[in-house]
Amino acid sequence: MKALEGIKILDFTHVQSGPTCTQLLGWFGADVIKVERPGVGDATRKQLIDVPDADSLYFTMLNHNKRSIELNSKNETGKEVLTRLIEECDVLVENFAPGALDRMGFTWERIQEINPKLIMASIKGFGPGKYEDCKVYENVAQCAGGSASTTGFLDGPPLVTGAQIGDSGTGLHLCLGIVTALFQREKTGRGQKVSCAMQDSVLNLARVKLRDQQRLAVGPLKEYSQFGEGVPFGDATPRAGNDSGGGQPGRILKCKGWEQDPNAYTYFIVQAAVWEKVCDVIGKPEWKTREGYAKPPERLDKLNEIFAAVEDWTKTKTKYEVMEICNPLDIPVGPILSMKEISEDEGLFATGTMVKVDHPERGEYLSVGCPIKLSDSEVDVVRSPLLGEHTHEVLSDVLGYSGDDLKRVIDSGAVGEVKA
Ligand code: CAO
Repeated sequence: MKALEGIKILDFTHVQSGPTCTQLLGWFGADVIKVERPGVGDATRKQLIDVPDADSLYFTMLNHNKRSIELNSKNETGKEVLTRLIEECDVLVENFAPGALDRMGFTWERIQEINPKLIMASIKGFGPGKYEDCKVYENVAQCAGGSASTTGFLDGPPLVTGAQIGDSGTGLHLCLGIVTALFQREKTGRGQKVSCAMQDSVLNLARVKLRDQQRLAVGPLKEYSQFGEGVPFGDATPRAGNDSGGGQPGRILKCKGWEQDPNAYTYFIVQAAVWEKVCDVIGKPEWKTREGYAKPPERLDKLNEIFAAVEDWTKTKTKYEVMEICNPLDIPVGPILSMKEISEDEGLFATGTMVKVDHPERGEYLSVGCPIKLSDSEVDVVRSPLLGEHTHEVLSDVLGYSGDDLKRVIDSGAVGEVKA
């Protein structure tokens, strides 16, 4: 049995943020029915194409464990089918531009009339207010959520991060909102509206930077490298380069082979509790007792010198050797892993975090499996559906259309070309 077995999801999502959420629900066992525009489908099916005439990796990697039904929700018969889906499903998930669902005639009030038990979950770029009508993409959210202003180096421009905290990050938040609403429905019998704004989700993930914003009011942020370097602080949380977000000084340092390999680096934290071990490992035992080095606050203005010495040592080792030497000593370090290295990591395949998936159009590809492990609800990663692959199945098995009624729906053109 899967955790969400028996729960039906009307998946009206597209691109990345919404599909991330419904894919997780599918992995937890829900029946996810993805509604797509006839003949077109989710725009990502044809974005960043690598295999001609096949669904892109962008689409396949975000839409596992779903069924696909083609449906024109602006056509009268299409609206009838959508209404039936709303009656049958437990959750409707959508991330259209603001107002799109209303324009189709499916306001929250109308949806509640159709099915008061339905949970309706929406992602928008911004919450209610000045920007509520904006269409928003990943990097806009990273910028508006405070992440970009605090990412990068002090002397450079703001930076966005490769982790999709705006899209996938918001999808994760929405997923939690949905299962929470399902839990509450067990007691109240009522559905509710779950809303996540991408700006809010990014801000939630950048929460420690708002912590620092408030600490600035009472003095400089002593754990930031710029403090030790004597660079004055402005009135906003600055970009901190690769400084660690907590109170322990950390940096990214070169390892053996860095001249050829752009990822021959390690993260290295000079944690106060293991300072003496760090001194021994890097060949600076005298720093253990020397005045100005022995105590953490005294070291803050010497971090460049200290990390230069650590780097002189890390440059003599590979990033994996650094890990092997430091881990048993509890010195926190971490190799900078490339996507190539990750895609060859047997350990990640063993846990199901990395999976190989077979696809009829494109053959085998790699994907990230479910990162959340439930001991009593195993995840089988099932390939993404072809466009409209399950239209007939959903119309007949889920919605109960048959005979002339089914023929009427198919002939109306609302559901694309139907293969029985
Ligand atoms: N049948 C008929 N019409 C359909 C349909 C279907 N099955 N599915 C979608 N449509 C229509 C929508 O109703 C909409 O029509 P109107 O403009 O007349 O209301 C139209 O298709 C386009 O939808 P959209 O505006 O949502 O799509 P877009 O490509 O213009 O914008 C995006 C994309 C992501 C910017 C926008 O959807 C958005 O801001 N979403 C919320 C925030 C979000 O999730 N952003 C992250 C996306 S991942 O990077």
